[in-house]
Amino acid sequence: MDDLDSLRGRTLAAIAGASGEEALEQVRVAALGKKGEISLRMRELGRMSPEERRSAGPVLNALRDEIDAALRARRAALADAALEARLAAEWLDVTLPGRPRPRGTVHPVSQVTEEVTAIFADMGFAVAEGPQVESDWFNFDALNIPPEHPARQEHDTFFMARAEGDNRPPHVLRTHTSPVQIRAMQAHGAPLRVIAPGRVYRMDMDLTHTPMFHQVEGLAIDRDISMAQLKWTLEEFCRAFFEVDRVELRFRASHFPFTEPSAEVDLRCSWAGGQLKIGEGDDWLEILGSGMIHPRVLEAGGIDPARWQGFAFGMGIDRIAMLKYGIPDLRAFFESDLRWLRHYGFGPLSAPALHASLGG
Ligand code: 2NM
Repeated sequence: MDDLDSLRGRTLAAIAGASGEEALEQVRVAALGKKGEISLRMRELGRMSPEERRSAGPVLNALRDEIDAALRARRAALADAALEARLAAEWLDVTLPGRPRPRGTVHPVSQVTEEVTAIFADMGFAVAEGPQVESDWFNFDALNIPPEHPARQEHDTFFMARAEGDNRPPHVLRTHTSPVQIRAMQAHGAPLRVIAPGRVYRMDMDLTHTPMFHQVEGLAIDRDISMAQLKWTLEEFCRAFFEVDRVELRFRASHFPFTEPSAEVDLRCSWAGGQLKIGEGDDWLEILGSGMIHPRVLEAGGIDPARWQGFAFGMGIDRIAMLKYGIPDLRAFFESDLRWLRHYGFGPLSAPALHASLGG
């Protein structure tokens, strides 16, 4: 029985030394598996004489039970140790305060730009963009703004610095997005329907003006475009944007160098109870400038004014954002105050307003 003692010693040592459940399973198979050392010896019992079997049988049974018990005990110990390790590694203090998600918001200017874009896109207008630093030709000359026009004076427009000895007219920060419209005319010709949203710059800073603000301009050029189509287009826009069934627009004669005739557009509203209601009441909100594109402007865009005509309009995005969302202070738009951004900002999934159903 010496070799049984040695088998017992080896197996128990292997069980004690097994570092994981897999190693332990290998020990079990080597001892108690079908071809394991103990199983083989049990099979040999059949070939023994009854006397031999009577003495060897109980010894072998006892050894098998002892090893089986040792395997179970070791398996339980390994499982306990694994659980302890996991509990230590996955430590979590449930009494800590919850971590807030980072909460970015969509700026009202971005939100309103997307709303305006969606509404005009639904009416067949493409979106055009262009440089914010423009040549004076695109910003002024092409728009029929003469050299002596006040907009060209030093105190209204941001001029870029010129290199020493460079006598060409300086570039400017665009004062409107109209140069984008000129570029669109040159690039695509007529017929054309385009809006141009974006940043513009004027040297102006008080309660209602910031030196950088946002504008959207639009134009439609075709063979027989008229002021009537301009009015319908702007009415549909206002209905969709302000999400009301009825709007009333008032056109007041005005003057812009780039349109003839020109009109400023007011929207009927009520301020009863300090709350803005569009489409009712006896007040008027000035929200747009517009007119029929001046023949010289079409020409600058490479479009023959004898064959084509068009309307154009422009409005301040920041201003209509303030009106629609009840934001009181324009200057706060560009101060990057987190509390303001969280209060007036939009969730990333808030859809642009198109639901006021155009033509519906
Ligand atoms: C306005 C008012 C009236 C305008 C003109 C053009 C262009 F490029 F077609 F000539 N784009 N936008 C326009 C006309 C803009 O803003 C108050």
